[in-house]
Amino acid sequence: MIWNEEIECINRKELEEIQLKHLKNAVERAYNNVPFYRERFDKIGLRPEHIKTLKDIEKIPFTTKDDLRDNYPYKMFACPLKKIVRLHASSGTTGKPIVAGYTRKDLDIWSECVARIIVAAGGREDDLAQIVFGYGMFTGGFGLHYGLEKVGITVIPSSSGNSERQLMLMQDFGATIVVGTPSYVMYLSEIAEELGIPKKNFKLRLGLFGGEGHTESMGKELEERWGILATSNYGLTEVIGPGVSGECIYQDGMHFCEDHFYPEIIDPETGETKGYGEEGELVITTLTKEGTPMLRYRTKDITVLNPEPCKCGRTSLRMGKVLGRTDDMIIVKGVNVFPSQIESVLLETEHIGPHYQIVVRREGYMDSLEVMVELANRELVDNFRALESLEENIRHKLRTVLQIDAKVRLVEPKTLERFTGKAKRVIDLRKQE
Ligand code: DLL
Repeated sequence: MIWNEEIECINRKELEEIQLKHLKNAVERAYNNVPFYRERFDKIGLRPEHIKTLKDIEKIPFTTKDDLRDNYPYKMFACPLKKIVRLHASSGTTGKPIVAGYTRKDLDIWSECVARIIVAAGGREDDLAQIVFGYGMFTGGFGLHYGLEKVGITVIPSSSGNSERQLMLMQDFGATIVVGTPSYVMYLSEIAEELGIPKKNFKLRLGLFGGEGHTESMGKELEERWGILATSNYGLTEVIGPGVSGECIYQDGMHFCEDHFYPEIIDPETGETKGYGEEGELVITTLTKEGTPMLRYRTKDITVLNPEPCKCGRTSLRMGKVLGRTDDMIIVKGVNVFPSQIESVLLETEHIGPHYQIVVRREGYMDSLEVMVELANRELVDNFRALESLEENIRHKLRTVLQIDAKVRLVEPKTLERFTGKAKRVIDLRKQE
């Protein structure tokens, strides 16, 4: 089944005409309403009317996460706040988040795009979907919620955490779809196992996973454990949230909602445009977004675009798995974590030095984050009570800033590795899978 056959199976030439029309509007709106874009354009003598073909998009300067941070909270908005009906946010490199504003039309388009992805993955009106993404400023919970409702699927908005209760609801309500990060859903299966709940108590048949990627082996494991089809869908707060692209039942790349989001692949070093099938950084331009339009937003996600038609009949470009990121952001349990956030907590805490190391592991199927930090001197080394309370204090502050739990380990002075070149603070042991 295809949610919006007219657009999802459109011939490429017709699609390009629609994209060009939308692009011209988007550029004009951004130029006229957001001083940031106007200044960028004026500086290089670019005017909206210079965008005559899709290829002309390459004349537009890139937008980066730093630009959004510099314009926090509302300066990237292209319409007055009274037109904005929802705000979402995601963590940035400093304490300040990245803000996204949605008009009523943006919300309609958002749920339309998410609906396409749900149906492509095999979601149907008679399904019951349990959302185990966190609700709140994160776009995952609300984003999937409204898309599922649009399809007519019964939503169980249980949100994340309280895993035993999740499992109870999942059994009692007979959920057929689970929506969440792959690592959390894997963790849920471990808990179900520990509790001795037999597999037959669950009716799940489909997993809609996103917010982070999953390897093929992790996908297979999820499929076996739950008896589901494990699909991935992609998005980011800056662009809209989930709904940018998603896998169909053939699990062979994520179909891009190209009439709303225009993708490009660039060389992250030179900024030059790369061709289909070539690996590079994904850059997205929002074609219809009213609240916070993004022109050539650099996602920092490394991937490839595949133009081959898909077995499912959709004609959209398919995005490959995210192969990595160009910055130091790590995703732990679906939450974006920047080493700089951890550093800022450590640096403002007494009795510890500036040397630290972050270790990310996958324990079973759950991510874990450990922060090792050196004591500033030997003063506290033998004082167990003081060490315990210092660890607790750091743990608490990290939880407040990162919104996830980290293990904290204090180590003796001068025991962590020192660097002569760039410091490598993050050891991501998950990459060795
Ligand atoms: O994670 C939006 C989302 C929520 C997408 C739920 C899908 C489902 P942010 O918190 O802003 O937004 O994080 C965006 O997460 O740049 C990628 O690095 C990563 N990411 C998201 N989905 C995937 C995926 C949401 N399916 C950042 N595969 C992005 C790989 C993903 N990485």
